[in-house]
Amino acid sequence: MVDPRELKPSIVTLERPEHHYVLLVAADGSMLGLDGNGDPALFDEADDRVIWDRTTRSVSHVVTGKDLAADTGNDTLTLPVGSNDVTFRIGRGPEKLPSEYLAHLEEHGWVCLNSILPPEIVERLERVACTGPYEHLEQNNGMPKICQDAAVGKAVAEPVSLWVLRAFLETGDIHLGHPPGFNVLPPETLAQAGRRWHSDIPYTRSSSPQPVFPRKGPPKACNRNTFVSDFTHLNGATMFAPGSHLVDSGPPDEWNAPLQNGELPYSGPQATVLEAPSGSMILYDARTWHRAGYNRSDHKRGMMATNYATPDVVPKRDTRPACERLHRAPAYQELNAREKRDVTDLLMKVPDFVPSQ
Ligand SMILES: O=C(O)CCC(=O)C(=O)O
Repeated sequence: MVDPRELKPSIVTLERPEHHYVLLVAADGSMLGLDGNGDPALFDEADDRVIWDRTTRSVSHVVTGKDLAADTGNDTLTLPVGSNDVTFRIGRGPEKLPSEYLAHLEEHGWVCLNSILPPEIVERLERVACTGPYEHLEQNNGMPKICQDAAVGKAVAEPVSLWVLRAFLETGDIHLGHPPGFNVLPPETLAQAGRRWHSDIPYTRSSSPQPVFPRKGPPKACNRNTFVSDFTHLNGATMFAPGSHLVDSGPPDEWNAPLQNGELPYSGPQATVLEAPSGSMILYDARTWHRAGYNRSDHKRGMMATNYATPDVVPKRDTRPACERLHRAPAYQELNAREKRDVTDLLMKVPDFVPSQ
């Protein structure tokens, strides 16, 4: 049984932001930004150059303050880029600048991109995860999740988090450590995946031939947990030991010892629970000690787990078969050209995978 007196972690609560910047997204997925001369140009990377604020009669470039007059009353607008007029969808942007997220991740080992995904994508992720309004349904485990709904690929390729991940890992050439999966935590059960305090690949043994990397040195992988449900202490939000990415060892055995007696692993003040709304993404150095919480609510908690790694890290599970199936699935056709490229690179550009015997 869960002893409520044991549940005294530190809690960090992020409310849903009242304001988001916007991204101006062309049909091929490229984004409008300003180049070094201050001229409008198209970019595939969502760094600070592509972040805009929407006013009633213009879009304002956040970093430079330059305004482009436009009718912003609809969901699309047309602006000149070079000698062409280009039509853009006004899409959900981040609450903060990408460089601010990167600075936080570099300083603390984690960062939360609060509510970065729009509600319509979250709703489709709930359908795949069978949470929220779909929690009476059972997940389809017969097909990779990324083939089941284009929302999974769109979330995997969310451009602001991808820019932060690439900058943090100091390479544009990152790939996924396993096909995207959903960690769904039903009420009053210990999590199937991640119930123990652990670090993730490549800092822990896995079924792949990848040797465990030494923890010292630049980061080799960064996890990205996408909250499909609102994450609260009550419903089993992931627990972290902030700063543990800098410690030269995995979590102490004592932190997991209670599990042997059917009790929860360590849940005291050195553990931090991050509460944030659905659609948020938390990025954390894969060395960080973490574990799933315990769901004491009446509803399933849903999260999409992804691990992004540098080119020298062999994935835990081969991601290429899922990508080959995605290319034949209707969901692929719903991705724009930039998303298709990013998802394909993330799943296919992996070091050779030799399954363990
Ligand atoms: O489901 C959870 O909260 C645990 C997450 C986890 O352990 C992981 O993503 O590696």
